[in-house]
Amino acid sequence: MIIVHHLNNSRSQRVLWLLEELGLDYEIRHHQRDPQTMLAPPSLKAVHPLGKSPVIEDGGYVIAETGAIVEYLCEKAGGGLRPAAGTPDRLAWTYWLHYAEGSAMPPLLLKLVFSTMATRAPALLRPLVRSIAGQAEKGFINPQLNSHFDYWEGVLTKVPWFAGQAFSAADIMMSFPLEAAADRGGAAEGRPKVRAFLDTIHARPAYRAALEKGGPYAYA
Ligand SMILES: N[C@@H](CCC(=O)N[C@@H](CS)C(=O)NCC(=O)O)C(=O)O
Repeated sequence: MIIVHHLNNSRSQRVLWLLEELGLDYEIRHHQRDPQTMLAPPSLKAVHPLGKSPVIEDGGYVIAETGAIVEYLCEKAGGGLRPAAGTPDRLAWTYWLHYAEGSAMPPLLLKLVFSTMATRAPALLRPLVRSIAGQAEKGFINPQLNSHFDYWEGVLTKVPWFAGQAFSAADIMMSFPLEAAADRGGAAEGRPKVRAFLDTIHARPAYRAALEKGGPYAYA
């Protein structure tokens, strides 16, 4: 049985959704964030040295990194939600699997850190920290993010799904950046294709089933 180490309100929601779409049996081990720091609890470090989620256990393997987990599960399901090898769609699929965590998430993480920096600073320093963080957001982070958001809108104007004409695991992988971007950076405002993508995935029965099993998730 596949075991998913699921952190509440996190990227691992994608793995639950993928498993529901693929129809694979799984069991969830729930881990709760520290309400103050929002960091993962030590229980996750007992599973993998980095203590991040998602991590899955299956057949004696411990697998971390969402992209690696997605590849493993699609293979296990006999190539489900994965375009055929040697096709342009398969190349696009591989690209988006890597892009989601490698290129889209870093500026979104910067946005989260810089936009909350002042609230975590000592009261006296808050105006200064707010001003420095605001400059970083305005001068660097927001332009980077807008370039990614426009890129997604352009892609979804040409094809309905990230890897082409069919829904695939690449869309599941891209769901978290798009959800976080809509929440933190207004990505869906004035970008009808990004909005429609989010509305469409949120209506999928497997997405709803995964939400029920995973517990509270801020981005749906
Ligand atoms: N690139 C990794 C990122 C893993 C990651 O940062 N997970 C977050 C969940 S959204 C986490 O565990 N955060 C809690 C912590 O860092 O303590 C992946 O896609 O699996």
